[in-house]
Amino acid sequence: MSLNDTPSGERKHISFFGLRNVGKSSLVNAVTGQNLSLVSNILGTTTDPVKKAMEILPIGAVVIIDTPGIDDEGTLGKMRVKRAMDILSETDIAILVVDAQKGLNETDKNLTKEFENKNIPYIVAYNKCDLLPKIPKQTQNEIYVSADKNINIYELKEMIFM
Ligand SMILES: Nc1nc2c(ncn2[C@@H]2O[C@H](COP(=O)(O)OP(=O)(O)O)[C@@H](O)[C@H]2O)c(=O)[nH]1
Ligand SMILES: [Mg+2]
Repeated sequence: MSLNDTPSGERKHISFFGLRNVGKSSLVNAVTGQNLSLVSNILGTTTDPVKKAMEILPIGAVVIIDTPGIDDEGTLGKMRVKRAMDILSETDIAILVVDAQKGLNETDKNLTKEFENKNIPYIVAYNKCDLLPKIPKQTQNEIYVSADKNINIYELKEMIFM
């Protein structure tokens, strides 16, 4: 059996969560090296979770899941948020993507509490760090990355792997 035949249930499910426009889809594309998810500066571009089974060095056989923003609004928006939250039940490792210039807001903090309640290990990825004057060092579960400028993408993957 080749690695690509690994059944979905045996693969680690790595899900990317966060507010709209923080760069979740961009980061998914950077981490996977593929154009899996549509990227734009329009709020609510990702309307449904996007899943892809793949091999990623140095992690191995995984399923990568991109999700809609957890601050989406309106009737459809609320349905998208529910779709995103439903992904929690199949998540082994969560990546909370945050805009590095804005930092964690209340919605992000509530989500980290949700991860903790559900015993889901998580990493906070401060994206768009290319827009900061100086890139802060990574800590045990926080890292500054840039999906656009390919900064600390490999390091993020190493953190997921550990
Ligand atoms: N400067 C900068 N812009 C980024 C970065 N990552 C994403 N963006 C931009 O942020 C906007 C939203 O990106 P997207 O991936 O669609 O965000 P999502 O809504 O969280 O999935 C797009 O205009 C991206 O080009 C980054 O690392 N640096
Ligand atoms: Mg998106």
